[in-house]
Amino acid sequence: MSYPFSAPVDLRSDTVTKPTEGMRRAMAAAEVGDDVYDEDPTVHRLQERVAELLGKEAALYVPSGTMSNQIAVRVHTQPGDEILVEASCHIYNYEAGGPAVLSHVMCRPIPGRYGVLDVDDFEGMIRPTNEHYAQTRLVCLENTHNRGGGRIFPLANIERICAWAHEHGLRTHLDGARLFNAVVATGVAACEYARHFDTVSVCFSKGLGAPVGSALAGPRELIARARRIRKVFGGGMRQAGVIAAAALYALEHHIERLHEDHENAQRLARVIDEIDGLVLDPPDVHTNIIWFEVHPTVATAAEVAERARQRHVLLGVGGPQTLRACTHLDVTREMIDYAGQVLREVMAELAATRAKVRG
Ligand code: TLP
Repeated sequence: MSYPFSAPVDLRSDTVTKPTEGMRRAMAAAEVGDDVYDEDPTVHRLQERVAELLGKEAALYVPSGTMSNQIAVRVHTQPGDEILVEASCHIYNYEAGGPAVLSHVMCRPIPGRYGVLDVDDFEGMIRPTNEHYAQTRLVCLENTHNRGGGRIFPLANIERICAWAHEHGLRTHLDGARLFNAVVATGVAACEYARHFDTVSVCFSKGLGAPVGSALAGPRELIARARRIRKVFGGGMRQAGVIAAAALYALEHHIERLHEDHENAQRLARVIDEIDGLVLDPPDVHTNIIWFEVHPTVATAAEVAERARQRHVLLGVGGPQTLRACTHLDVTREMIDYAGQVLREVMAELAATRAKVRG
């Protein structure tokens, strides 16, 4: 098959998108100032817009989703506290031990069902007030859930968990790196999800297609403290309006289109589901992330990814048998069909090779 596109079909993550022409124009035209002096008008506009979308008093622009989450953990806790997290969540697994390093807190992981928890899962999780124990302080949830396969955290579960947490004097934080994927898929407004949490983090550099940046939203007083912590973490930025302009552009132009990514993910998942030796896990795809397993009698995930790469299709390898494909702004429906065809061919080749080896 001759390769028909000008760039690889990069399905490793939705973080790989390049700014569009319109976004680059918005960046070039951005009015800027020194944001450490709190003088960048574009950053101000972005922060106000995010606060408005999430129904919070204030928001803070930060360099990454990791920093946004870690600032939240720090703002809500004291050293020696414990935070309750879902076992496969980003904060616990993919932020380089941030809670331990930056906030000196312990994480108590609670296994969910593809990342989703309900209030019963928290039973017995608050430690008694006694000098032997860490103080339970914070509950963190993730929506959509990355390792859970882009799963949408049901609003009813969020309501129950956050009401329970607040009744027991705990704070709540939402890692909403892909909150807008949940919003577009369900029709539930961002502020409807956000209102149950004390703080909410959203990312502009995932499905929304901006080159960089995230925001943490919450009550004014907490966000003022978050601003100080951002400085400690080295995240104070100067003429950040150049990148904030991309985020503002993304909020205006790239939310509604997320449904195209979801349709493309469904389309690819249907193909994967039909290929011998590949199994979707989770079996149903809610948004733009597909996790799937390679049957160990056929190949390893790394072998499949390498053969796909040779045909210009890039996949994420998440474990010995585990692959991830994310759809995004830079992947068209034609590219998805091409990727599906490549996966069919690669798996047929690998199965034939194995059969030959076994004789
Ligand atoms: N996730 C990345 C990798 O770090 C795994 C990806 O490719 O999906 N929360 C969630 C739910 C995320 O998926 C990510 C990024 C982050 C936070 C962190 O965002 P950044 O990369 O901006 O620090």
